[in-house]
Amino acid sequence: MIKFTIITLFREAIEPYLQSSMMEKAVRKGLAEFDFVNLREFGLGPHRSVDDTPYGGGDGMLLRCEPVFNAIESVKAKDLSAKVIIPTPVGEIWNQSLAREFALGFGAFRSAAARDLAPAARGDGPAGRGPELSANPHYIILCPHYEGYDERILSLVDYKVSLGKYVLTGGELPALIIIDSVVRLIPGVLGGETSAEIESFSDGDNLEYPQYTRPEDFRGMKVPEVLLSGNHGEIAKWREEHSGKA
Ligand code: 6GU
Repeated sequence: MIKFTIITLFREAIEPYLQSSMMEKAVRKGLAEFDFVNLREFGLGPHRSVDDTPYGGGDGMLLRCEPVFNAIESVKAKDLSAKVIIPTPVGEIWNQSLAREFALGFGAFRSAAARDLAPAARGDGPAGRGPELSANPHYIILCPHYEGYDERILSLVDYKVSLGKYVLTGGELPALIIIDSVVRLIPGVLGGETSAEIESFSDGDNLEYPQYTRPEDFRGMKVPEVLLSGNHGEIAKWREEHSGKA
């Protein structure tokens, strides 16, 4: 069972996706569990404030330390093994290898910046002790918002993840993408795959070949003849030639 605890101010932006389609199926089959922590509940003062203006000036508001530390510590109090992921445009770019490592429960790496900033966390974390597999990995995804977060929050973070070279308003969409790409690799979620097959996935050098279903001729666009031939050798060859391989 893989578990994700999502710390967010916008649960309603995330939850419908996790209650649909394959994510819902993974939960129903007991293969994945999703939990939410409302960051607002850890906010300060009568307004449960979670952000403040940056020292040194500048635009916007930053997530402040106290609510975030208290929220993460409330989850870790129940499960010390939980690893913290922060979606951030300055993180390590997410890819299929990372998704696979998370699905396999690896704690073998952390982003360099988080490593540098987290000497305390390093002692009880996986870094320095080599690859570590967990049969029941638990990931806490901290969804930042506003213009950013207090840098000291990174001392609690194991993995900084970016989706690519562009900027989003918050961590909710990245959280969903991380979860979806990891959970679909859990054996039994999609269908009959084995973990060995999961291991064979790579960074997109085995992109899929073109596929077709009925009808054979749609508005003059025909299905390639070889796929109708029943010749499995020729079909395999065609698919190999037309797969996304470089
Ligand atoms: Cl993970 N977060 C935000 N806010 N923007 C991004 C991103 C993440 N990845 C690409 N852009």
